Amino acid sequence: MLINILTLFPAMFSGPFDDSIIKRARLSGHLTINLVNIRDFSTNKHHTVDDTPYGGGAGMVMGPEPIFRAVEQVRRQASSPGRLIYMSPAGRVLTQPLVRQLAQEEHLIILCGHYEGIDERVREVLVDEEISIGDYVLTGGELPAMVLVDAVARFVPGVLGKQDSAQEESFSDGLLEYPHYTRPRSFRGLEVPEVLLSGHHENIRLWRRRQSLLRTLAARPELLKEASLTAEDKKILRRVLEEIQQVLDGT
Ligand code: 4HQ
Repeated sequence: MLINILTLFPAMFSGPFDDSIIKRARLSGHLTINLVNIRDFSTNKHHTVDDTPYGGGAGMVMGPEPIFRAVEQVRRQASSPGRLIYMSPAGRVLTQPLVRQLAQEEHLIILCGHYEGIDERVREVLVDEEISIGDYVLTGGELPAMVLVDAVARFVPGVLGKQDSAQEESFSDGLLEYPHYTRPRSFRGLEVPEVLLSGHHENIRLWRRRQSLLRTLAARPELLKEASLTAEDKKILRRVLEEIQQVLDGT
């Protein structure tokens, strides 16, 4: 997958994209991330990229020319035009289904705005989709772009080992993860649940599923309503309900 990131602050991406799984994905060629400095496409004497807003008001607006030129160059250099995403609190909120959908694209162009944002003509002509990472205001689209790339990369074939393929986990089936433990078995008096030491794979699977269901019910009940529950899940939940009923009955 090819991801071109258009930004005024390419150095911001150094840490997150140069370590761990994203680093490995880049080195192996599963993921190509190009950081494109919008300032390099300014044609004026001092290479400025922002200007005061027409109509007055606070702050600065990123002008259209360097952004258009940067997008045109990126598109000339790629074999496909790419889907252009603008990071903005006005966009569709990023969710796992949207992440999955974006991972199907062969080429993404992510535009990061700074200051008050971009000239409206960029949005009109170039932007295919606006995406928000949540309902709060940041100083720029760079951190949101990093979040989007990290989430999307997990669905690019080859990026994760098949051990932890993105398909079979928590948010993918709409439930929260079950609790994880590793050695030691006893840590400062805190014990690993017995079932996990039993070697009884079916009991372990059922315990984990129950934990996922209970955690989701307790922490994010709205997710449980949307989750696609299996007949087994409903059986587990009915058992939980019986256990609660017994507590209430004092039995
Ligand atoms: N901004 N999700 C303002 C965001 C944001 C978000 C990005 C702040 C764009 C100009 N982007 N700039 N939340 O707060 O994506």
